Amino acid sequence: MHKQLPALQPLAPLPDISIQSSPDLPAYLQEKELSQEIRDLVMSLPTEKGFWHTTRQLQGVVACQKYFQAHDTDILLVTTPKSGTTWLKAIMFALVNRALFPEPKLHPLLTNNPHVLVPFLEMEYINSQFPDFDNFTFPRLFSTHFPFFVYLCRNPKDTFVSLWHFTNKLRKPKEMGENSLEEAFDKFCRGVRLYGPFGDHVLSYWKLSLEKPERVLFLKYEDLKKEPKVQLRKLSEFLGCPFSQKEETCGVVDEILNLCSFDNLSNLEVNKTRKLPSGEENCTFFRRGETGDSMNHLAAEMLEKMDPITEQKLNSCG
Ligand code: PAP
Repeated sequence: MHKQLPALQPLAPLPDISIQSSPDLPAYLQEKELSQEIRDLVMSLPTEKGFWHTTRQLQGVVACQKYFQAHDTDILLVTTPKSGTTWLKAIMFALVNRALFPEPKLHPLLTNNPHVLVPFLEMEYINSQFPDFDNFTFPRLFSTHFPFFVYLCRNPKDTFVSLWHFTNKLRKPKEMGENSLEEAFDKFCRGVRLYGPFGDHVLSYWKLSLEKPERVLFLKYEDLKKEPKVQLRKLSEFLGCPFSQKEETCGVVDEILNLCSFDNLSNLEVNKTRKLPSGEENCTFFRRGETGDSMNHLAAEMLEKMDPITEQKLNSCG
């Protein structure tokens, strides 16, 4: 069935939109080998320095929308960037597959970055219309930063500060210029951000979680920090794999939380020294892992600017 679908046609590089090509950048930020369809689409979209989306990712999104074959049991983790994706990927992988990996010393999370075990769906489609998902266990676990149902959000100030640090680690200042905190903050407040405005991203899932609570679970990074056990139990029930009394007694809840803790994951050799297939160093996904770190970075007037924007956007929905 796959083979009957029309192929995307890779063309020679097109210089006028190859704004992000550099051998030093992670693969997903490179703009080479785009199909004509994506080139046409990109030319029709608004652009701004700082981009809302990279062109190659867009190619992955379009291919994913066309060719992804969902299974009834698939689980999709949706996050806004820098909200704790790496953490929740680890937790969900450990939770859903706990029967498969009973031996703690042989757990795949000890030797693989969580982004490898729970890939971003659209990223898998950047280089191929038919990525190989054959070695996935069921239920298959994918993630996306795209709007669709475990959703994770984080307070916008910490999210912004985390994103700013992350972007600075990835970018090459000589080629791409400085990324000042002030300029980046201004863009974030105006909604110029990877995957679009923060408030719209969060609000769309919040509303959906109220409309379809059985299909969309809305989690918050801050709640996971404050009451990890409560949140993990909630997640296990939502995903249809609640903890048995025996597991509760044996400490499986703590085991998963310890395995996926910031201290454990960030100190693993795989996360200190290795890179993702897409080029980012695994260590870039672990910085401080705290709530409220934005207070150490944002000036009072910045906080005053963001609060009303957030309030105006989110307050009406509780
Ligand atoms: P992504 O959107 O690029 O996948 P994501 O994992 O959502 O990144 O966000 C990274 C943030 O989660 C970092 O926050 P910080 O910059 O404020 O420190 C990172 O430290 C934090 N993080 C990663 N793993 C964990 C974890 N196991 N526990 C708590 N926080 C974590």
